[in-house]
Amino acid sequence: MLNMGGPERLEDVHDFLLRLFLDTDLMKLPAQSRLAPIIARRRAPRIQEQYSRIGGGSPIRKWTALQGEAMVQLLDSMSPHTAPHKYYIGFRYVHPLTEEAIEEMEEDGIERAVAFTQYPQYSCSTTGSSLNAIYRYYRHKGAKPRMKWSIIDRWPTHPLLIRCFADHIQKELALFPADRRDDVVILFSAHSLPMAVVNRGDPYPQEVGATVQRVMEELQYSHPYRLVWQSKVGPMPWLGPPTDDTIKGLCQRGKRNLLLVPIAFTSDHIETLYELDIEYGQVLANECGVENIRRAESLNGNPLFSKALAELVSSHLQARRACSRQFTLCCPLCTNPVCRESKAFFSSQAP
Ligand code: GF9
Ligand code: FES
Repeated sequence: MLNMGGPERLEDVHDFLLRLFLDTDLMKLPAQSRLAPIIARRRAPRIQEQYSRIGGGSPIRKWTALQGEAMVQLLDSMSPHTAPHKYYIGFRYVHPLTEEAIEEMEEDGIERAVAFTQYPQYSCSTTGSSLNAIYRYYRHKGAKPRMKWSIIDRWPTHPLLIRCFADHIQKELALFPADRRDDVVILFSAHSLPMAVVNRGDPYPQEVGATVQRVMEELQYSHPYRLVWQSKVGPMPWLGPPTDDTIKGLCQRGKRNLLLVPIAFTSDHIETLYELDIEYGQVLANECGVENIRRAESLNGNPLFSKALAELVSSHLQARRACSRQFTLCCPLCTNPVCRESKAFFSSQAP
């Protein structure tokens, strides 16, 4: 189960940031190995402060473990001929690291491995980075994997994923005052991307759009909605419209009942608990005179979400494909040689 992971304790924030700024698949910095420690050290205090306001750490490991447990239990009964199933967590920036998970799997004598991204929508900066890390692990070791690998690289429109999002939206809509419910604007908020990433042809914006469209279809387009983008950092241009400007702009135009829906991350993390709930839901909303602002719950411990994960794996195992067709195509303007190599590596792992 691949994801970026988050610092569980305030002491872990620095190393989390260091690994993030060292990630050459996420960003290219001049003299990165010297610059990354400087940036990580400079940013750590502010990020620690944010984590301390959400209970001292990221809950992502707890949610992933709960989802993994439920998923393998379901899988053993759904797909007895591939049982027993076991889940491993592979985080990109905190323990258990992707490399540590692979090591443990090789030691456990696993025969068949599925690299299952926990990001529903594919970006080279998220799923791509995690898959490149697996490829790099074997390249660095100079050895072929002992287990057969395949990947679940994206699942932006899986019917149970869509059902879960729609359920959480309906549950939250019901909590608006009855006389305002019809006036609510649904704001789907996804992590933004630098325009440089969008413009090289990253598939993420389109795939997030696909998720949003299916969710609204499931809701029979009951409310007006927009897809907006959060969490930009630094001076370079990012994909917009930004979530905060959108909230402000809608309030100024008299739309003061808003429902925020985190659509690109399935578990709670700093971007929901701090950015959406505290920065936007409390501080910003007060400033711009919101009437009601709520956030749809993340999929977290929803049993239907674990069912979605189990179904994804079980139909993946049945399909006997190494990866999706879409995964085999590099971004039209990709300049990272590792992408090509890692795509060749996974495509050749015929299950
Ligand atoms: C992302 C999800 C989707 C560092 C800027 C100082 C860069 C970046 C991302 C995308 C996370 C979660 C997307 C950078 C440079 N990216 N974040 N790209 N992150 N931060 O290229 Cl669900
Ligand atoms: Fe997308 Fe390399 S950046 S394939």
